Amino acid sequence: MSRVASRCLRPVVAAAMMLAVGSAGFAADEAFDLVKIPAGDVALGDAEGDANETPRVAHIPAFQIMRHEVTNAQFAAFIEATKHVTDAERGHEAYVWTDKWRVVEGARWRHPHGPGDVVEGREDHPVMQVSARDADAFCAHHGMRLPNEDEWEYAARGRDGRRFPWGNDAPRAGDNRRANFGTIACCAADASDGHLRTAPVGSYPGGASPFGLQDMAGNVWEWTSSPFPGRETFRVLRGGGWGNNPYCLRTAYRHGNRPTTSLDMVGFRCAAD
Ligand SMILES: [Ca+2]
Repeated sequence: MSRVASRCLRPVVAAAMMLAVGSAGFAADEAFDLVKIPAGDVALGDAEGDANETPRVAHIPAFQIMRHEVTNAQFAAFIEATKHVTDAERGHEAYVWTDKWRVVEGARWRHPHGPGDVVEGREDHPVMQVSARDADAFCAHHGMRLPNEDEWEYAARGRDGRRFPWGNDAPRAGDNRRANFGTIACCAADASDGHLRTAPVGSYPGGASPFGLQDMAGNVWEWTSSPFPGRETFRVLRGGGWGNNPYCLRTAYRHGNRPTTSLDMVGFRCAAD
């Protein structure tokens, strides 16, 4: 897993869509709920976070980003249209979280928690076991791209420097209104928020970002297009997942993984200019 400093994913080394998929002249915003984010000078980082979260102000041009994480149904339609083979299906590392991260043979997007697990019945949950390269391919197929990490953080927190999408207060144990996350202590799945692992996207409207984006804290981590600072071959992930504690759900927190690595706590959403 990532040897990148992290308290969050550290154990890792070191039907809506179908209507327009693949059709010519497809316009992304006809099928995806894209939210327009205006240009702004934005407070990023967190003085109380990790050393790599030094507060700064960045000018971010206007862009668009999906309101929700990409779902299993959306990813299934992409696979159907393109016959894309994911990195996990090609044999790159696919990790499953139990009491620690384990490489599991047969874990892949249709079987995210291992070969005995199936996504049928979870069509509206976020897709997992997708690498950054798989995410890039999905977004490109739809005329979009992954957000860079500054865009992602701005979309998550707005301009006022809040620590979480809804404000500065960390989510509480048993909080079923703001985010799908883990235990307050590190790194265990927790069902007191209503879902042991993933939840249908948009299940926590009380946790919406200032722009109305859902699940920017928790549910699944989200790939960005940005290289990890100081470790350029790694890609930044943001937002924390179903097994993380509130520290890792902060909008400024970043993790890094190899772009070929897949986990059952990592998904993505796409952006566009
Ligand atoms: Ca998320």
